[in-house]
Amino acid sequence: MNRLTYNTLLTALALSVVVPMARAAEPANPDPYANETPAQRDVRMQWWREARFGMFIHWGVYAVPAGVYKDKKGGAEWIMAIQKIPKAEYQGLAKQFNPVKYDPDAWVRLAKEAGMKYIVITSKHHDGFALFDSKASDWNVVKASPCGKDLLKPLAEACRKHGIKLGFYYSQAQDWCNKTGNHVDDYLRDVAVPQVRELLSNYGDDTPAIFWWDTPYDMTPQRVAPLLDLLKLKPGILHNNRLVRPEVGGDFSTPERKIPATGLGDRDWETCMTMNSNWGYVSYDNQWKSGENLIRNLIDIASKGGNYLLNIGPTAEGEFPQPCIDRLQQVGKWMKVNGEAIYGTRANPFEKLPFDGRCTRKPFDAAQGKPGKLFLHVYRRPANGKITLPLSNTITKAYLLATPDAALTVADKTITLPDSLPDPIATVAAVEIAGEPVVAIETTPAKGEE
Ligand code: H79
Repeated sequence: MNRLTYNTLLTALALSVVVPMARAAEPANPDPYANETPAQRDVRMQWWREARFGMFIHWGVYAVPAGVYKDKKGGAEWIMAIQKIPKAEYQGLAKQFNPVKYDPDAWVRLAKEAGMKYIVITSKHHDGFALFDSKASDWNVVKASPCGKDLLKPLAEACRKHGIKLGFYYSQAQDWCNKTGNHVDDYLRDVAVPQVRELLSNYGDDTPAIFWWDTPYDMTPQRVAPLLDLLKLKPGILHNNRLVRPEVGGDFSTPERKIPATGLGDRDWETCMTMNSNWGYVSYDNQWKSGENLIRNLIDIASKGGNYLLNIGPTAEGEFPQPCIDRLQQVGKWMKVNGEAIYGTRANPFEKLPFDGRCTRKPFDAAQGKPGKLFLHVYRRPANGKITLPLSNTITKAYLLATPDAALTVADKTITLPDSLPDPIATVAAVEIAGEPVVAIETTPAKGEE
């Protein structure tokens, strides 16, 4: 027996005897990605980092009261808790949850038209009402509402058809109807774990692409272990940081209603935000953010290296409010021209920008022979129309994404913009750079808060 074979044998012995014994003593790590290498992680995160823009959908029985209970205003998806609606009464509202106008194909087309690449929908919010067929609780759309069918299945099909990824939001701990008293462990065993298994098993190989946990109240490492372990049913799935505290686990952080001032360094993140003031549909909430605000939020977030998950609260009948549709279309019009400056981009490399706006970039792509690019999202034209970049690279070419065939004048590091900019919200100048990746001048690694 030569030495190599002998060593191989020893290794095999060690693996067959020592490792299983060690495993038996200590249960396998439930985290499906505990042993993932950074390179494997990059592959898994790639579509999500490329996407940059997604749609959040908050839909459930709370769309019936739509923010009003006994003539009193207050609460959207939280209305049951905020207005202390008795459980039986709240559950009775499901009789009016009849989304006869639900057209998942139209929803997905609107998301796609806006330039969004993925959708995350509330499969079950804190009220415990499941938008899907569930054997674990009758408090679901099939059993408790006149709708009588699983609402996630046709959405999954529409997403598949249009090439949009679908993720499921699931409130794993607060469940105002299924959980009685403080019986967290009973609830997790009897409802949450079986439902998460259903959600991970019944919607096709590609769905869900994301599991979006929410509110890690009462969650301990021991309690979340079976939930984490279930994620192994969907190899490659992404999940957020809200399963258990401290919220540093999962694949990405989730600043809610805010944009971290300087991004979150190397940590992937996604800002979720409402389009008006509430997540769930509220009949009287007219605080719609302007199209300009939404477009600039998307730019701002991309320039800091994050994703934008922008929310819609459909009505109980299953329609998007018209102001949402108008804004999605407006964002889509901008994205059609300027999407290249958002998708797959990296954070702004400059410490200070010499103009009013934001910057994203694409690195030099040696494999494809594509130059490094900076995208200058110009909010306001400088008085003299000139932007001088503090760069060490040579600028080889510059043009507006709106008019790619018209080269801008470049003199050394100075670009001259046209006399008037085509888009008052943000006109994007693409700046191509010679050679190696864009050299960041005096960048400070962003460490931002969460
Ligand atoms: O689904 C959306 C929110 O319902 C959920 N996360 C996003 C995506 C969320 N759950 N809890 N929280 C956010 C934070 C808690 C907020 C509260 Fe309140 C402050 C609960 C009670 C006081 C906001 C204000 C909700 C009710 C009143």
